[in-house]
Amino acid sequence: MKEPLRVTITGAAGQIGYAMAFRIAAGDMLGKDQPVILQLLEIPPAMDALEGVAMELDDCAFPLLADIVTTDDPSVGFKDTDFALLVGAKPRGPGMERKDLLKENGKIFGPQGKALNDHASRDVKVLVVGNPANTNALIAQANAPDLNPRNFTAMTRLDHNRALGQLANKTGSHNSHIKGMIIWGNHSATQYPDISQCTVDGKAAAELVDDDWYKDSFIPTVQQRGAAIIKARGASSAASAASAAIDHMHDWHLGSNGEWVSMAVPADGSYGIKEGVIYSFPVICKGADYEIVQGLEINDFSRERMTATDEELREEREGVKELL
Ligand code: NAX
Repeated sequence: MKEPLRVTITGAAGQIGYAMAFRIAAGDMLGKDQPVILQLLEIPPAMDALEGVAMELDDCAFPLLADIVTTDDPSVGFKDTDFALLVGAKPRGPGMERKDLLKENGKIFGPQGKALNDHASRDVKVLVVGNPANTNALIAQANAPDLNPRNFTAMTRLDHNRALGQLANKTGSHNSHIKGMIIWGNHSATQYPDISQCTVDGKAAAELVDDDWYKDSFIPTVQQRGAAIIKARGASSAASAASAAIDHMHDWHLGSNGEWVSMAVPADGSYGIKEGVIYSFPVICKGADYEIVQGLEINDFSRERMTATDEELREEREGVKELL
């Protein structure tokens, strides 16, 4: 049997954390032969609820679950951790501006970055889910100078999976037959879901759907899907968000089999996106690492949208510069 790997979930008593913990314990993230220790981090008012989650995890008798740690202390929650899923965040309150939310969450992600720096495994892989995810990831990264900056990422896999679902439904295909989907930029309404490189059953997607559908229906539907879920369910996406986070970490650790997936990662100048933001790119995962797919041709329509979402990220960065 392999040695257990440590997986930290922050906000583990919240709705995404609850949907995520059981699937990770069942082996969906790191493989069916990989034992895990779950390190569940919450804030004091949620500790009773967190104990309930731990009781249910015990009650599942998962063969791969080697241990459970519950804590409200980040130095315990991140101790030696190999994978950190930063889900816990403050929701936007009534009348709260986006920049106030950024600042409030900066107070969470700065100290968590520092705790990761001081206590986590030197190879820890970090995925920020809590919104505004890209800029929260930037804040955590800036507060963890001793860790590899490449290992701080944010989640756009839910947007990627949503885009696959929309295109599959429209073309009467199955999502597994679609290759080359891309989400560029920020996990926000400025994200750019791009099908210009997509194939569906080997045929160019752009030739299977008309341009009006792509621009006036597909793009806004993917961008606004979170709001549509809230309207329909009366609560924000939870199981789908948890599933996307598991996909992200699974592929990063075990590889994406040559397929492109979208991950928000530190910009390195690829496609003209300068360093200093956590930007979603198409990547291929291999050998427990990711590489941004290179050499794609960017048309004018794409360039305009890629720049708009980049500008939003740089504005967000400006708003929290004292935390970086
Ligand atoms: P919930 O409000 O159900 O749960 C959040 C949990 O985090 C709560 O239990 C709270 O006690 C805990 N928490 C707050 N501050 C904490 C801290 N400093 N340390 C540890 N735990 C802390 O929210 P949920 O629906 O689970 O959503 C969590 C976050 O995911 C939100 O920020 C949400 O906006 C974001 N999302 C991000 C998505 C993405 O694609 N990147 C999609 C889904 C989701 O909306």
